[in-house]
Amino acid sequence: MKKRSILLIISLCACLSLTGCKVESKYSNTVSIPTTDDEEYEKTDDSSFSFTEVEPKENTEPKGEEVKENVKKESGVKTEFEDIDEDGTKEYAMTYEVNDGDLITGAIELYFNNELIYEYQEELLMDPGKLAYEDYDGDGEKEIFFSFYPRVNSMPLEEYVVLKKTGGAWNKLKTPVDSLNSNSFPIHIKYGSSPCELIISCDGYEETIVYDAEVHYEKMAENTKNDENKQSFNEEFNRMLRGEGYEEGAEFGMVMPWGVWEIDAVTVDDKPMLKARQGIAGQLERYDQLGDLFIYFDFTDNGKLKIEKLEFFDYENYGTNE
Ligand SMILES: [Ca+2]
Ligand SMILES: [Ca+2]
Repeated sequence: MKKRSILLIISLCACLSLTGCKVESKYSNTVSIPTTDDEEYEKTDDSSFSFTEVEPKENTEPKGEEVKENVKKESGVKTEFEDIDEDGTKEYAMTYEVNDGDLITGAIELYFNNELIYEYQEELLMDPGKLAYEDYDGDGEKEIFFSFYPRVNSMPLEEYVVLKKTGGAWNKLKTPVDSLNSNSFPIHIKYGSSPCELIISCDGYEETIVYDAEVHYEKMAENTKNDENKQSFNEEFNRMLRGEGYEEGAEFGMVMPWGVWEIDAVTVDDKPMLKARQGIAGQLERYDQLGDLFIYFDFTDNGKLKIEKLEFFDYENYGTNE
């Protein structure tokens, strides 16, 4: 309950801080394209962070990932959404337990006007999330945003797809993934012009966020100094404060595991966008969480992802440090 309240506050802050800004004119950057040749993005072509154009396909089948054939789908649960295109037919999702004789995994299907347009299987059982129908690439035709929740124990996690109708079929627009194939943006945290100054950035978006983490590390050092089980952490926090290992421009810290934790369909200055949340941490990962990075994005009219804005809310005061 408390966590939900905090998240709500974060969301409200994020909305308020956008009030009145003209996103269209101010943020016109188009994402550059890390290719599969880049070592950092070495992975199969299909999952790479390439933002390549979606090619129209005639009469293609709905495409999911790792959809196994000849497996037994059990315990189907139907979840109805609103009638997003107002044609009189409600949209719905089906979730299943998949029994391949060995183990039980999960499957999810999305039906748009009774037509199966997306299916996905993975190791975890899943629950349906959000559904939105907006023009995310500005071509006058609406795309479908669909999210779902794999059932993990302790971590917030939401998966998503954006489906675009091309050549008579609904195809998935490419969105960035990390080396583990999780939905994740290519975020960097680097040392700025002083030891505790951190520069947060995302490939494909020019503007960066400057976060002064000194208060954070003073607090962390103070909180751990008398705990004998946390002396190694305490040393790391003091090391930061002393500036040991500091090198302007060098990579620092990490993006928290599980990639995108949460994603919402939002409107900024009447423009539909998606807003993804990812966690940012120092060198000690979950023992040194710094805050939430919000990535606002949409697509250009040829299906390439475009980041519109970054926002950072640190866990010390949920305020921006820009
Ligand atoms: Ca409908
Ligand atoms: Ca569109």
